[in-house]
Amino acid sequence: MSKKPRHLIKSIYTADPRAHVYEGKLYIFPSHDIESGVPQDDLGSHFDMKDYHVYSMEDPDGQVVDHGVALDIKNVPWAVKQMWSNDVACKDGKYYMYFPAKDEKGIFHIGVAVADKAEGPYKPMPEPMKGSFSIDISTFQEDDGTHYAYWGGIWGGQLQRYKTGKYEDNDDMRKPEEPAICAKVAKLSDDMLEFGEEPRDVVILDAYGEPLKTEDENRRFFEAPWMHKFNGKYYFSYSTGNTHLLCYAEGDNPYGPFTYKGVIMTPVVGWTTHHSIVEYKGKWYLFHHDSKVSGGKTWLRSMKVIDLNIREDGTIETVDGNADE
Ligand code: FUB
Repeated sequence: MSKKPRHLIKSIYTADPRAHVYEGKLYIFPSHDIESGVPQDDLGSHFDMKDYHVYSMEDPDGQVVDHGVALDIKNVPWAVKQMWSNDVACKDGKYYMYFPAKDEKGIFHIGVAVADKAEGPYKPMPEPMKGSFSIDISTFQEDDGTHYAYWGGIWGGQLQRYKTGKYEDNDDMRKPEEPAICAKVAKLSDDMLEFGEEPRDVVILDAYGEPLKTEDENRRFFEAPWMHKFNGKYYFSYSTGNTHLLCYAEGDNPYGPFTYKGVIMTPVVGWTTHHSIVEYKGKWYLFHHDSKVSGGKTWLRSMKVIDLNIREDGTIETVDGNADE
């Protein structure tokens, strides 16, 4: 495969690709971007998605199969709008799709839907996960079979509205020199339908062991959390949002703390950057998106894949987000 990124699907717009290997194939769970006419604003209202498709590939360089609509907002009783970045976990032959959406009050929660096959169809639970909030949930399975969820996003993702642990209608206005708001992590419950413990902060430290600060916008967490494991170490990666970078930090266990290590990918065309990192048949891949196909419309993105060079010591070679196909 060439070192240049490849757009995977051009027939519809797809974003936020979360990739996993199930039954020997690569499965991709992206958002499905649409042109709904909602004007662009700072809350991300223009990301007005209504369903999810599932994709699979036997070869990252080969054909991409679109399995069609796996979950539609019209079948989710509590969800009103904005089905943002989802992900799937597999346990005992069942597949669990986790997805954020806004309720009738405009507050994000995370729902679960269950299927017998990775491609769905997924049957949603009638209520969101208890105590769920914010966006961009991703899943990670530890070698012992334990499943973890990572989630959160600031600004339009509402994470800054949970200063006290409960939703507040105003933002947590931290001073620039105060620690940055953190993503969240929790084990999933045995039945995979709820969080199995109180969410914890995913703390990212600098090289001196100090938590990254709010003003450190080139390194602090914004959205799109993802976890991968390499040579026994845990790598938490994420988007820096308004500085448009994908970064990563290394830790000794799934909860962290994690120490900032560097940039995975430089900015792409479009405002958002969002990804997943997966090993398939002995090689590592970075799934991500950009807005090149739509001519730069930030809410109409197209998912891509590129080889990722993870060195023996776990450090990651930075990818040029603007490289052409
Ligand atoms: O797709 C909607 C939002 O855009 C996602 O939740 C963010 O991570 C960003 O990619």
